[in-house]
Amino acid sequence: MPPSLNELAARLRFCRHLVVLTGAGVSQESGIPTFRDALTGLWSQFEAERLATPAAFKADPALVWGWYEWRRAQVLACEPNAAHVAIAELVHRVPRLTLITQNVDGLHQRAGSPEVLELHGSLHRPCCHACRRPYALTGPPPLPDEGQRLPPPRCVHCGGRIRPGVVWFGETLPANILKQAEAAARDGDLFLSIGTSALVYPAAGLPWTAAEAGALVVQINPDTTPLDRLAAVNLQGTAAQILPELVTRAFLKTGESGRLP
Ligand code: BV8
Ligand code: ZN
Repeated sequence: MPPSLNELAARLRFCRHLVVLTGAGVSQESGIPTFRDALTGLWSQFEAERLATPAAFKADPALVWGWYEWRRAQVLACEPNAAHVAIAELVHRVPRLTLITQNVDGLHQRAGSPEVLELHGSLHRPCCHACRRPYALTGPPPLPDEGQRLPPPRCVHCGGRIRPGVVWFGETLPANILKQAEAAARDGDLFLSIGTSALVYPAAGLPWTAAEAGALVVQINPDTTPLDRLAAVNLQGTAAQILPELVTRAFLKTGESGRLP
């Protein structure tokens, strides 16, 4: 019999090291399409896995840069939702929290999470494709609603094309970030996987690492994923519905001081 939400809340309240892994589903209730849904309009004819690649950028830089700038414009027009806020709250409630995200939208930071391991980079940190120097964005992109092809700017240092500051398919993840995420997965005693299809590696391997190290793995997702058979608890629902309830049951309804500030 899997633990009930109350039992889970008790595990959360008394955990030693909480590890949270988020995917695009945690931003869905902010109005940001999930990774698989982020291909509408001009880009609807493409597979995300094919557009988020160095080869796609080489073949048609304006198409790829336009897609990312359209996504960045969307993100800047959205706000963190109750799930991001509940996760930001947790850092004050547990002895140790490691937040790992596959998302590139920066909403965890905007919700107040002080430390975020961004495995796949960020929409907000473009750089030069040639020399990797950072490129200073000057505000929201000039895009009509549906988005369009947009030639990427050029690097002032070497003339190379500016590219999104994300990790594309076929590119390696930032070694230090991945190392910290894997170390946390090995050390945590409670692992929450929230809003991810658990299909993209090496991120998708983290819950398995955690389970092998003895952590209780909990999944929050309205849909089924390959994690269903691994997770000790599968909470079928949305992040913004379940997380605030879980945090409230763990820390706010008890009446005792718990770890409340
Ligand atoms: C690498 C940034 C070395 C860009 C992204 C091992 C085995 C098999 C394949 C590989 C492997 N190792 C490497 C690979 C190849 C590849 C890979 O994994 N391919 C997959 C397709 C099989 N991995 C790589 O290339 C990685 N690099 O390992 O380098 C190497 C290289 C080549 C070969 C070997 C080794 C780099 C991967 C990073 C790619 N970049 N993002 C951008 O954003 O444009 S990936 C991108 O898709 C996301 O960042 C995320 O990681 C991934 C999946 O997206 P999700 O976040 O899960 O979102 P998705 O839409 O899929 O699902 C949303 C979920 O939310 C759903 O389940 C839905 O039900 C749920 N949901 C919806 N609403 C809600 C909700 N949940 C809660 N609440 C809601 N309201
Ligand atoms: Zn350059």
